[in-house]
Amino acid sequence: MATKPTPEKAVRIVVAGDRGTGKSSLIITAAAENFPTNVPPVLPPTRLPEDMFPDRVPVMVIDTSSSLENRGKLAEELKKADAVVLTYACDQPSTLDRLSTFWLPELRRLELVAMNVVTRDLVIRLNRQRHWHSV
Ligand SMILES: Nc1nc2c(ncn2[C@@H]2O[C@H](COP(=O)(O)OP(=O)(O)OP(=O)(O)O)[C@@H](O)[C@H]2O)c(=O)[nH]1
Ligand SMILES: [Mg+2]
Repeated sequence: MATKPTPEKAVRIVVAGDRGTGKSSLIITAAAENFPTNVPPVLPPTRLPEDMFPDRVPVMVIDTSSSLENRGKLAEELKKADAVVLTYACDQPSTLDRLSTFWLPELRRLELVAMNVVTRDLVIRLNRQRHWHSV
């Protein structure tokens, strides 16, 4: 008897960060490979093209809302994440400060101890300035 192939579990990447730091634009750019002009505040879960990765692992990217009312949902998503991408805007230094004053403590508070923070600039800055490789 032929067995049904088990669907491979998608890797969940949750994108979080302050309002207007480009979370939704980043996801659309990654999924569609072009920079969007009009972006809705929160995107539905977005599957990245499988041929983006050599091993064709399904990757689901989860956008998050910046509004305070959605903090509970954000926490839920962060807890379910396999990886978290934190965003900040290079032209707004306060959003970079917020990574260390809010976002990283928030990830710690949720006990996401095995989580890697994978934003490219963040990894470089943390390695240079704060010596954090993961939280
Ligand atoms: N210059 C520049 N602008 C960007 C970049 N990414 C996003 N933007 C602009 O920044 C603004 C906010 O982008 P969004 O993608 O809506 O940011 P967001 O974090 O999803 O915002 P909220 O959902 O409101 O929290 C938009 O006008 C984008 O066009 C970027 O890499 N460079
Ligand atoms: Mg958004």
